[in-house]
Amino acid sequence: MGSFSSWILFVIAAWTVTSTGVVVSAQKCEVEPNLRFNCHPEIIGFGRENCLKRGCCWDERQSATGGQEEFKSRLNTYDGKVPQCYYSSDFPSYTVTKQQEKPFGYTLDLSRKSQSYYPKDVMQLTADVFFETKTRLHVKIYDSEKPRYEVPLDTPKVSTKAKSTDYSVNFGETPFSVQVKRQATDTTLIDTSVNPAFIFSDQFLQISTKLPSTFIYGLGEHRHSLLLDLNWTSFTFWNHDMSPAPLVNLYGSHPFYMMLEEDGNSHGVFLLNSNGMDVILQPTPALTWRTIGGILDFYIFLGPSPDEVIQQYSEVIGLPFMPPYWSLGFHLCRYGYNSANKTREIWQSMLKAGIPQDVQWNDIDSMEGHRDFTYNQETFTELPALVEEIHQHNQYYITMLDPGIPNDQPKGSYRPYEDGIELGVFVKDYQGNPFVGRVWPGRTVFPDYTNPVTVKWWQQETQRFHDKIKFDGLWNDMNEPSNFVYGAAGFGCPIDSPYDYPPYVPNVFGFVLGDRTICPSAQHNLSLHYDVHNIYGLTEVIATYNALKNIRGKRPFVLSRSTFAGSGKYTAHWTGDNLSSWVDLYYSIPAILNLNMFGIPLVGVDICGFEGDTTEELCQRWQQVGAFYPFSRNHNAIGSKDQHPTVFSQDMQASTRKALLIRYTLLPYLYTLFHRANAGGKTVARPLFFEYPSDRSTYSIDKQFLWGEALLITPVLQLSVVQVTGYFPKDTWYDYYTGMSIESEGQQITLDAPLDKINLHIRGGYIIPTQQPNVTTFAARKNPFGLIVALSGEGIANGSIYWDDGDSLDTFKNKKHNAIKFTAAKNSITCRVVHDGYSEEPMVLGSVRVLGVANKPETVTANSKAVPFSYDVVNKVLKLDVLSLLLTKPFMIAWT
Ligand SMILES: *[C@@H]1O[C@H](CO)[C@@H](O)[C@H](O)[C@H]1NC(C)=O
Ligand SMILES: *[C@@H]1O[C@H](CO)[C@@H](O)[C@H](O)[C@H]1NC(C)=O
Ligand SMILES: *[C@@H]1O[C@H](CO)[C@@H](O)[C@H](O)[C@H]1NC(C)=O
Ligand SMILES: *[C@@H]1O[C@H](CO)[C@@H](O)[C@H](O)[C@H]1NC(C)=O
Ligand SMILES: *[C@@H]1O[C@H](CO)[C@@H](O)[C@H](O)[C@H]1NC(C)=O
Ligand SMILES: CC(=O)N[C@H]1CO[C@H](CO)[C@@H](O)[C@@H]1O
Repeated sequence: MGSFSSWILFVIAAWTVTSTGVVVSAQKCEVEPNLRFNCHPEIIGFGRENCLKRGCCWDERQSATGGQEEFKSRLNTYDGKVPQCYYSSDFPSYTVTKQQEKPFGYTLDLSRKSQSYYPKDVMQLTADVFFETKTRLHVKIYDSEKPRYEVPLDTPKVSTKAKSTDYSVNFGETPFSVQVKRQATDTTLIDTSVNPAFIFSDQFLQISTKLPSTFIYGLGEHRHSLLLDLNWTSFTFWNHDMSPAPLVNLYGSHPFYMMLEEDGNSHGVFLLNSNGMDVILQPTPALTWRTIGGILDFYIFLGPSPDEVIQQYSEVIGLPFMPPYWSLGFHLCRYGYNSANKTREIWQSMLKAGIPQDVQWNDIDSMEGHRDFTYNQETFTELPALVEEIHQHNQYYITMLDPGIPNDQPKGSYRPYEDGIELGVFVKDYQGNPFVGRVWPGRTVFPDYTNPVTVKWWQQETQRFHDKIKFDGLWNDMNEPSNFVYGAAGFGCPIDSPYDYPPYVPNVFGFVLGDRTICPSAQHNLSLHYDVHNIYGLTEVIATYNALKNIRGKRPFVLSRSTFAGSGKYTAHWTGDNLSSWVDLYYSIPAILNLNMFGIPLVGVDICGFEGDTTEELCQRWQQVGAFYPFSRNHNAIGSKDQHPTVFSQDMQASTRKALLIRYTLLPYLYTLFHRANAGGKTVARPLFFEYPSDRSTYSIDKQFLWGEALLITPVLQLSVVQVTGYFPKDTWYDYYTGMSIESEGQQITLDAPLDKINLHIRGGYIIPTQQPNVTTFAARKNPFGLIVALSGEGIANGSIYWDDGDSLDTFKNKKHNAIKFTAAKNSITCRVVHDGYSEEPMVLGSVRVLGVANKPETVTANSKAVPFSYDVVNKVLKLDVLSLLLTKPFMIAWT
């Protein structure tokens, strides 16, 4: 521990001298291309003279054009290529002037002597280093003198250091740098000495780190393959209403990455900062954090398994909410039913077709003039009755609340605005007047959910609306917040404001921060919009979640488009307005896997695509994949061809019914996974590398995914194919449909995939709880349970079920649940009741399938009494179909 300066020399020695065309030809500019860090990311003013003025190195040989060719017209910065203007190896920075031991770890005083080239350097910094837990390190760097904006996330407060840690920390003193190592393997996880230019000015904060490998994930929300590209890629964080496209800032911000180290260990890094930000990856491999406000508040999670990294991350940002059971059913929605009658007609057609559905939705076409808290008095007069009818079928209804509140309604006609103005709940412009933009209803103001008064007002309006329409959940769309114009309607954003036009503008779509949103100079109760923009959606869903909880007294369900780190505690997410296309179907998989890493396990993509017209085949395949999205909803845009399942041929309907009935069969397993997410931060949908981190073949797989540890989904993502090739890590796998086993050595396997089939495999060693399905979760929950026992090569397996009434608040905390464990070994299955706190519906075990039973048994007993069974000789499956055991009583099933 403590200072350690010799490794700085090591870094310099590692540089090879290659460059000859460098203008400042001193030693300090001889930096190998991959080790160059961009000293002039701005396009404005880019050139040799300004580069040298910054005290940086200029490489004459490199062209000023280039970068990620296809997006060049959009790029705001010169980050997409080897920098032509880069830092010298002795670029001035901070030095450590004092180091003190503290009960929580260390505190360092840092100071710089000369100014950087950005305005208002913070000359004196404090770095607190908290050894928070064995696997969590927290490094907080802030202005020693003046408080700055900090994200109001409710993170753990730790005042004493952990007894032992999996990491060690070293500091370089002159210049200041940090190095974090994994003790067990001596792997350097963080090394900020790779870029001397650590800058902390008022509106430009930058720090880089060398990465221990090239296997990096996360940094969302972006459209990207699961494994990120280190070839001078920049990821921008500034929530934006934007159809998913590669490398642009989308609806949410999650400044978090996870890495696999060369030996298969993994760690994660989270920068708790909600200001506009760029993160640049380069092939060194190295990563640069560059944010335009706040402080540098880092958390490092040591894992060492990927799922442990996410659990440790979730402990800091908040554990995911426990969804109501019904919300794991199938959801149907579209923008543009255009009437309650049409909504009813389609919902009824699903009932008639016997296709599982739990929730019917409406979009903004149900509103009066797109105004929140209203329903259309001509086209949706029957809505209250329709919602009642939906409830009579034990199904649920969800409608939308956007943030934009119209401010131009005739006096006395729109109470939400009038009450809101009186209470002062809206975001203010730089002059202190309500900020006016333009969204669906026309001219609108925007609630400031950082103001406690706003939260009360929102609850009240939501309650009044619920008095009219008995919705069961709410959808918060447009909450980036989206605005159809640049800044204030008719005005834009003030040109002389340092917040609307900061010295450095991240690589945002539209080139300015106010593009399609509120001006950064607008004022919230907590801080400037400049600081809180990325948490706008988060603050809205907290208000909506609590309103629903108070109104219904049951588990809230909120769906939000905009998210930030910690949103998963309150909301589900869908990935926005994508297209009905095969490529969008593919991108849905890395998207849901990423959101699971961001602590938002209840995530899905609009099944069959939002914009554009789907085809029957695309929609059929998409319904199959979508049956395995944790949040499963078919949603369509106004004007697009119908795409609800019942509009298609009987064959298509049959295959959708089949896929959804499998989902409903597996809901007890899915629900148990959600409980594990809620109680411990485990992921629900996860990439293969989470379970096989030492198998490099899994590192870039994003066309297959797992539910928990045990269910592998291998979908078709292409037109006109009836086979699919997937990777099967070394293990025993069982076909879901037949029970036939595959012993994989870690290989690609080609599977039949006729149009009506999605390939599913169960991993040997696991027991999956199931339930006989029906078309609603209400009906299915009354059916007998089943167990799929997938024996490992050694003939063992285990699993569990978590069960409660599916809708009450805090059932786990209040112990009103059942927790049951199953173990299989030595030709027997035993059930152990860990907790028995829910008895309203008896949990009857009706059937068991044991996969991988080598020989036909002679007798099978349940609690020592013989029971009928059958045995599939071809697939080696033992089937017990007429059991009636109670899962809440210990039992033993044995075969000989
Ligand atoms: C990185 O990008 C450059 C420029 O687009 C290209 O020439 C090079 O092949 C890329 N390298 C890799 C490893 O993809
Ligand atoms: C909806 O259907 C009902 C019953 O058929 C009918 O009375 C009503 O006029 C319809 N509403 C609209 C807006 O078409
Ligand atoms: C924030 O809201 C609280 C409660 O309404 C109020 O007392 C306080 O003055 C507000 N602060 C700012 C900066 O608007
Ligand atoms: C359950 O099974 C898995 C896979 O075989 C194994 O890794 C795990 O250790 C087992 N857990 C228990 C408690 O036996
Ligand atoms: C759902 O339950 C009803 C009533 O028991 C039954 O008639 C129907 O066949 C079931 N549907 C499915 C898909 O199992
Ligand atoms: C609405 C829309 O078309 N959104 C995007 C969906 O994804 C494709 C491919 O990435 C984009 O090109 C579209 O703009």
